[in-house]
Amino acid sequence: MARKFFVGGNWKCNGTAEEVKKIVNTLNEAQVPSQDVVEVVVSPPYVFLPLVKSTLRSDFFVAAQNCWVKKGGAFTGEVSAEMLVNLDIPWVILGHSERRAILNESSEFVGDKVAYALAQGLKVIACVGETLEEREAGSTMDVVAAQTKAIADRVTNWSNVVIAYEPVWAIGTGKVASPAQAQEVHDELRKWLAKNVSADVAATTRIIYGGSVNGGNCKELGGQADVDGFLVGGASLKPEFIDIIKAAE
Ligand code: G2H
Repeated sequence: MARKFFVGGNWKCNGTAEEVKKIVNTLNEAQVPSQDVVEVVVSPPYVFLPLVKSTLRSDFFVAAQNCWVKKGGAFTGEVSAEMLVNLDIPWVILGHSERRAILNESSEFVGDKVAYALAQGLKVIACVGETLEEREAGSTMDVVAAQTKAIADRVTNWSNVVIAYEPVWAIGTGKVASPAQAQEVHDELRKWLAKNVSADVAATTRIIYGGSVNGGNCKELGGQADVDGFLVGGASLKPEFIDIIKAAE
C-alpha cells in the first residue's frame, strides 16, 4: 500500500486569536494537491483548537500538541485524550523533543501516552530524534530505536501512528538535516520496524521528517524514498507552508 504524503504544521506555543484567524484564512484560500495526494494536519495551541477546527477548510485536519497519559481527573493543567475526542480533534502530537527535554518526558512516559491516546481513538504523530551530542557520539540509531521501542512495546495497531523523525539539532535552528542524513535515518528506522514489529507495519507506517523544514528545502527532502512528509514548526506559521504542502506533488 502506498504511503500518503503527510504534512503537519506544529504551531507550538505561538499566536494570538487574530494571528490564528489570519493563518487559517491563508490556508483556506490556498490551492493545494487533493486529499488523495496529501494529508494536512495543523496543530495550534490547545486554546485555539475549537476556533481552528470550526473555521479550517474541511480537507485539512487538526491536532493537539500533547495530551495526558491516562484518564482525566485531578491533574491540574492537563488535557485528556477523552477531551480531545469529545471535541472531535482527530490527531495529537506526542513525544515532541521540546517536551522530552524541557518537561522531562521519558520514552516510557511517551510510550504510555501514545498507547492511551490510540486506545481512545486518537491518531498520533509520535516524535523521535537524537541530540547533537548523541549524533556526534555515533548513537543516532540507538537513540531513535530506543524511543521507538518504548512505543512498540505498548502498541499493537500501528495504523493510526505517524512517526516524526526530528533530529533535535535541526529543530528551530535553521540547520536542516541533509536529504541524505534524513533518508539514512528513515531507512534505518523502517528496517528497525520490519525487524522488531512487522514487515507490514514497516511498509505502511509513515515516517515524516521535522527540523527546520521550509519552502526551499522541502522538495528535495520530500523526494527521498523513505521521507513520507514533514512536521513543520516555524514555517507552518507562514504562507510558505503552502509551498511545503505542494512538495507532495
Ligand atoms: C521541529 C519542527 C516542528 P521547526 O520541532 O515540530 O520545528 O520546523 O521550527 O524546526
